[in-house]
Amino acid sequence: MRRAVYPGSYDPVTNGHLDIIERAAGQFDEVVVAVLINKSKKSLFTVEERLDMLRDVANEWPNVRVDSWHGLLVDYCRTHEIQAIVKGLRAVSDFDYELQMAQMNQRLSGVETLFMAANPVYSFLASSLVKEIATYGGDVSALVPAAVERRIVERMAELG
Ligand code: COD
Repeated sequence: MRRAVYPGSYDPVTNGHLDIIERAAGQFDEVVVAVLINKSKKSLFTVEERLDMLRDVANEWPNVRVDSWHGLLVDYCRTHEIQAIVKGLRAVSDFDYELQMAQMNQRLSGVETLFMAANPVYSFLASSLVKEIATYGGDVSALVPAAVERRIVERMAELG
């Protein structure tokens, strides 16, 4: 079975992430979308909330599962017999950071990283920008799935 992991923070999942998930699901027998837990990074949503949103939006692909992991990505791959890491590349800035991680992960475990070029329609899109726009009351409906937009609006109202 050809299995891949698509790791990220997903705080929250955006239409750009979804585009990569859909395309990866077409390339592998199984794709695990993994929320990597980084306790030092301040997040808008808890890990459970991020997983819920991902489950909600990824359930249309039968070969996509959602999971979380605290630790090295290569250890997740080893534990779950995953042969490939999928990453989305939006710009050269992503490439600089991702290339170094891909080489380190290859060196640590032999696991390969496969890069997918972002759909140009979403190459400007990042969770951090979605959060910034929503913080100031901007409209994010074209950037995230409707269910995610609702959660963002609720969270912003809670935060005042
Ligand atoms: N279009 C296409 N791809 C996109 C888009 C978009 N609009 N937005 C984001 N992406 C891609 C990103 O490039 C990334 O590949 C993925 O989607 C997830 O994005 P984010 O922003 O949710 O997540 P990041 O970039 O914060 O995630 C970083 C990781 C958690 C994947 C990384 O830090 C990691 O692998 N950590 C594990 C710990 C570890 O093993 N460390 C050692 C590394 S050598």
